[in-house]
Amino acid sequence: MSKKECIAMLLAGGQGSRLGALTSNVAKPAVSFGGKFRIIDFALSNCANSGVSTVGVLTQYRPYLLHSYIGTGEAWNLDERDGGVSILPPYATQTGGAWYEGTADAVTQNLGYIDQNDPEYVLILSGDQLYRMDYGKMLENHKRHNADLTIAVMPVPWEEASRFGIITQDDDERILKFTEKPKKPDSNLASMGIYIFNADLLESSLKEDAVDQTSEHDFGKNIIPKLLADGKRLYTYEFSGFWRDVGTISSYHETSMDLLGPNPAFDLYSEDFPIMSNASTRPPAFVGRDGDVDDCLVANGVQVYGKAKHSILSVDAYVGEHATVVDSVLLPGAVVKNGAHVVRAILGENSVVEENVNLGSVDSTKDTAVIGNDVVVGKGE
Ligand code: ADQ
Ligand code: ADP
Repeated sequence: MSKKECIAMLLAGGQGSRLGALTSNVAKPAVSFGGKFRIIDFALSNCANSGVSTVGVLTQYRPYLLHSYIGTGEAWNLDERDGGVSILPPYATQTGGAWYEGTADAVTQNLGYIDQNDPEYVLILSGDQLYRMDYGKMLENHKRHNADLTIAVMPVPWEEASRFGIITQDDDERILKFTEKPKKPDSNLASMGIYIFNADLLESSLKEDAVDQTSEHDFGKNIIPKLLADGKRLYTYEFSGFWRDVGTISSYHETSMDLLGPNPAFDLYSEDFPIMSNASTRPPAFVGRDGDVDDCLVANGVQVYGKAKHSILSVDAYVGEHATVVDSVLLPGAVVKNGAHVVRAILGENSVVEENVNLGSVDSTKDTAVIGNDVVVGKGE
């Protein structure tokens, strides 16, 4: 393969256990989002839209759906002969099939892939975040600072700061301090977990980390603090825009609702920076004679015979006669049978709410109701 200026390594191996029933049989990056997308579409589309055409996807936890979904990468225009998307599962490089330990270990085990492409810069991304970013601008920033490592950052609400890597910087955006998930944060400038490394430095620091028995082999916990302690040039790239890690059920629900309304917080319809997906070809959505749809995203293959309001109806979802769906997310193939009522709920892929069942509550102090993938509720009650 020829020399590339910048390639991406997309970390898509997290378990996503806090998404509970939605990740019971798929990896978090493969979870359906926004009617016809999967979470990983956002990072892949960002790569394509930024001209980063060589992307290694590091998978491990329940990777089957993810592998078949990504396929050749054609859906995101990432199917070039010289580059494109490569799926990098752990067993490919391991005798005995060891799991990747931390995020850094996942990249260490694929240094061969990086060497083969021989890039100047390596972009490290998470497969489970929703945002639009032109990585080209981040790379310009990295070069302007003559940095060793650039971390994309955003201010977050103080009460959430302890969930992130927290940064203090000087007036020239140079990082002075980095603390991974501090109990008592002294700044609210958060790492987005998006990094640009000079390739040589990445390789040498990963090799050094690999033999350190005390390391958890994690970028946030080990690699970044070590580089900072070694006096390397670490800079920030401040992002201002919509960015979410849909880590929990309530953030998944809230972020889904952000797609709706007259001025959605995240606009899926922008054409100059399209979010692409590999959704299957299905017939058009159908709204029956008594069907009533208001403020909803309605994907192909959907059928509505009852009412749907302020909701996301994903591919092949079904709302029966006299059924109502409000403030909810129906994942692909979810079925709400005749006379059932679903409020402020997430219905997993191919789940079924039986006739006349009442599910969920308008009371926003209560947890969002979740029905797992393939689960049937109400049968025999
Ligand atoms: P976390 O959100 O805790 O913190 P982490 O669990 O390290 O992120 O996962 C990052 C990405 O790597 C996710 O996409 C995950 O799916 C994937 N992943 C996790 N373990 C993996 C493994 N062993 N193999 C392959 N992929 C794996 C990070 C940073 C913080 C920063 C937040 C921003 O450590 O500093 O603030 O991201 O969300
Ligand atoms: P969550 O915190 O909701 O589980 P993440 O995707 O952030 O979601 O992953 C969390 C943790 O799960 C990470 O620390 C990661 O190392 C770990 N993890 C990733 N893959 C696996 C796996 N195959 N088995 C067990 N744990 C894993």
